[in-house]
Amino acid sequence: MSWKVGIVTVSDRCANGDREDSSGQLLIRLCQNWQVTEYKVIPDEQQQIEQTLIQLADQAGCDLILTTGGTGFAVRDVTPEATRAVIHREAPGLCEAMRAATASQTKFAILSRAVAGIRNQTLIVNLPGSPKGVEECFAAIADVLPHALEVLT
Ligand code: MTE
Ligand code: CU1
Repeated sequence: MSWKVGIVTVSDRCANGDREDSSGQLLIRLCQNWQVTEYKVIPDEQQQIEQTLIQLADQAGCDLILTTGGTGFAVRDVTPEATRAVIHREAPGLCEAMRAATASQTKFAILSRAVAGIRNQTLIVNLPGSPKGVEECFAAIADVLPHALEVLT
């Protein structure tokens, strides 16, 4: 099944052009076996994150939305709050697995406040902002994503 995937990079610096979005580009490559139909780069603004997630889920019909960035402890890190505001059901196991599976690779894994959950038939998963975090965390859940999406649709 070719799932429709939306990638959302949440980063002030990427959004205003100060930094290249290597994490978003990496996610696009990691999802190349599916169909990446949406790709957005937006600042760390809760309302804008919520609106983007809703648009990708409800209008664009993404089966899966992966976000990168904004999951840490900085005051402007609000991706988890925005995600929690738009999901209907939480799916904590995915982020528990990301933190557990990658804690041996970096002690900082537990500093990601990432959440995952379901809005209607769309699965939304937060990943950390660094390319290394994206790579490690994606690897921790990649195997179960097809079955998760299958059950959801
Ligand atoms: N998780 C993994 N697997 N690998 C990483 O390199 N970086 C951590 C953490 N999770 C990291 C990780 C760091 S240093 C921070 S500050 C938090 O994710 C939050 O990152 P973010 O604010 O860019 O989302
Ligand atoms: Cu950090």
